[in-house]
Amino acid sequence: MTDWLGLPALAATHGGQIDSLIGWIHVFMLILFVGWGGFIAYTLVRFRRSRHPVANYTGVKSHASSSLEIGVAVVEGILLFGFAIPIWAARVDRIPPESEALVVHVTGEQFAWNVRYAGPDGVFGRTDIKLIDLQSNPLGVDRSDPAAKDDVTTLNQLYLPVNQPIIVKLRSKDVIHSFGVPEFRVKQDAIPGLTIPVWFVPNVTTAEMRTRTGNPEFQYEIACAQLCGLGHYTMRGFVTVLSADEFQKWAEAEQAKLKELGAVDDVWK
Ligand SMILES: [Cu+2]
Repeated sequence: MTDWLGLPALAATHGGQIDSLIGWIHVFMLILFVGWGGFIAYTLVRFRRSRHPVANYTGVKSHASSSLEIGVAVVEGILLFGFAIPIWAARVDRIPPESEALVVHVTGEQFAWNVRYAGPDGVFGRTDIKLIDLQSNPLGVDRSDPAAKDDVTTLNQLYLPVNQPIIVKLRSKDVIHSFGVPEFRVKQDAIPGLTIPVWFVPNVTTAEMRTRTGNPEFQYEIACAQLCGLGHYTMRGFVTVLSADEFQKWAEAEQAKLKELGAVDDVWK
């Protein structure tokens, strides 16, 4: 229905509402544009100097223009209170319970996205700023904490299962970044000192999207949507949406990798 807008392909359950709102705003703005444009053209001709050599200081007496403006304000009010605010409230207030969602921590830094999963225990382990090492441990995960041993971290790669609510907890290590995935119709600033949740339900796997778009190299991309420094343009992350089984396999493979590194011995005993 909103194909005419040329928006990126849609891959999240709430996206249709946002697209239709964008569509209605465009329709309304087109009406205003044509209306105001026509009005200006009309006044230029109607009140041209050759017909009105002397200015009329009384002006228009009818109230038609006031009624029109009230009409415009009413439609704007409907768009704002009827559509925009309810959609926004669903995004920020009605976050699903964490027990029913996959919670992922995403931490922005100049110029990368650090991703962390809680692992099979479902608990994010301790982190310590003193343990931060930009190469080996950019989030300062304390592997001596039992809850941290199975935490999986990745750089610029976010793996998600399809058709499951995802809660991304956004943070930043330095300046303001912004987590934007156009296909999920999601964009949220990551602000130093705050943990901001964003939630969505991705409903098209990367493989499906590759078939649908006819592009075998299609990737969902996390674009940093705030100018965050000189390397801002390099701040790209990738999202891979997998089927539930594939996601399970990926998670197990990550645990196997950790086990190899000797981090999760205790968890697996
Ligand atoms: Cu950034």
